[in-house]
Amino acid sequence: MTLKVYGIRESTCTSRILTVLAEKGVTDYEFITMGPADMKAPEHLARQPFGKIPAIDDDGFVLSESRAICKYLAKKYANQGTKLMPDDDDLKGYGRFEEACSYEAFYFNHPAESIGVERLFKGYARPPARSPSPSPSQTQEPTHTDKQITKHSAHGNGPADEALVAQYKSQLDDALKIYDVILAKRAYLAGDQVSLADLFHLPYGKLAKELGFPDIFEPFPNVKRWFEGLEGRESWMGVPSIMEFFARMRGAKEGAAE
Ligand SMILES: N[C@@H](CCC(=O)N[C@@H](CS)C(=O)NCC(=O)O)C(=O)O
Repeated sequence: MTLKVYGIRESTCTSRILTVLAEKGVTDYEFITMGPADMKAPEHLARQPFGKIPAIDDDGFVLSESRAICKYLAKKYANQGTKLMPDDDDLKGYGRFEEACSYEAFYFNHPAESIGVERLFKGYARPPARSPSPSPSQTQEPTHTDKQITKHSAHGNGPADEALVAQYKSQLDDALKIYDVILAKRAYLAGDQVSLADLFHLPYGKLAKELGFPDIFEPFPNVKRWFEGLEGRESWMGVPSIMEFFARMRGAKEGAAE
């Protein structure tokens, strides 16, 4: 059975997976575009319990979390395309790789993603996941699941808090200062070859640039060289920008209001 990818092509987390599939030269997959209500539907909650995208179904094996999916795909297609993870018997390489993945997850992602939340996601209110007029079998009160899912969503929480944006930008600068030292010693975060750990930075690094910080990497020459190299990869250049998605959504909303 074909690999199924559930997501939105332009979405930051889905774009991680599309980049990896392109690096691996995998084209034989089915892409299922998810709408807001699809993400909260029971069949998707069985794939992604937090009601988010992306998720995959690989011949009945269901997996969520973009970074976990990328690691799964890098291993599944280990023998083709770009090598994106160390070999199983390369213990030190594996340690270095996981270290670099942790840099992204624990020092880079939070401030970078939070700039996206403040300046982009918060301003976009999703339509409700359930019908506003519930059927007799539904109660007026949102279900426990609805409440939990809403709590985990960044959407529709109002305009950007610029004081928070400044705080996240400063946190990101602090992380990039250290990245610059690491990247003075090696071409990529986990060594002299590109790996998933590097590619994971693309969606939110690019978004921070697009959301008012085009020169974010300028003060850090090694980071600048590294990120420009990543942005220039064919795999990434084939992924549509999330800004296009939000422009389309805004256009649709304005059209509907006319
Ligand atoms: N840690 C998750 C994050 C997933 C996530 O936040 N997905 C966003 C799109 S990038 C989403 O589904 N947002 C919809 C919502 O929160 O309602 C991953 O990497 O897959």
